[in-house]
Amino acid sequence: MLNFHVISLFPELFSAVRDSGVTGRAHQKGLWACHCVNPREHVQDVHNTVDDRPFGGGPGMVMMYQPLKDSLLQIRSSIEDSARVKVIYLSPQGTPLTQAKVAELAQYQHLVLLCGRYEGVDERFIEAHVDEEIAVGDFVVSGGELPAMMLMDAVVRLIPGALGHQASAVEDSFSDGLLDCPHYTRPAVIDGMAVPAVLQSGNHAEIAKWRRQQKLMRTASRRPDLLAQLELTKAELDWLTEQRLVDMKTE
Ligand code: 9WO
Repeated sequence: MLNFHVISLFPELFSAVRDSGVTGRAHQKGLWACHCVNPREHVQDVHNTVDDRPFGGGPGMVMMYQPLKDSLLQIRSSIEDSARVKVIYLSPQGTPLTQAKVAELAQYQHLVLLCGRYEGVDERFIEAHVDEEIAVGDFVVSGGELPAMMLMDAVVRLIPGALGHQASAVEDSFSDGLLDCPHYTRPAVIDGMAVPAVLQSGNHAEIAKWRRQQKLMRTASRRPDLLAQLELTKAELDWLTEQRLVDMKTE
């Protein structure tokens, strides 16, 4: 069973991932749990403050070291083998989250997710207590909670039994390092637009080939950075080169 320990000033937000959809069902099945700790429960001063003004000046506030450390100590004392815990800080300065990293994190029993607010967290807490700083994209939101829930969702759906059809996790986008192919459902024609004929041919070898080609084409045109990391066959490379020439002529 996978346990998320979330440090957040807004623990109520996590009901979204806990109660709804695939992650909600997996939670009901007991495949994962979410334990929230609010740093506000661990403030020592009378004014109940978790943030303070930044050294060096400038706008905004910084989350203080001590309430975060006491939150983490509470979490560590609740875990039997505290050695097998990874502490993750969600921030735009982190390493980009990839499907490979998601699969790695799905192997853990305990993941601590630190969610910052304001301008961020006192850097000394990150240096002393954070194992990994992770970004879910090159953008800024107002706190680490939504990025944390994205990470949780991505990890939970890889837990065996979380998805209805166990094949779907293996077959979805990125399992082969490529973007996904287009999908269609009934009716076969709508507003004058037909489903590609090959998908109605019943020829499963041809369908598999078409899907592979669609994935390659989409990845080449939308995410050439992903394609560069893959080992393609000579036939696939030749086919792509052809397609790209066709693309250039038609554009
Ligand atoms: C807020 C702010 C206000 C005034 C001037 C400068 C400022 N910087 C920030 C800021 O970056 N706040 C962050 C909010 C601090 C860390 C938690 N927050 C956060 C995490 N925003 N976006 C993320 C995030 C995490 C993972 N992947 C993408 C974005």
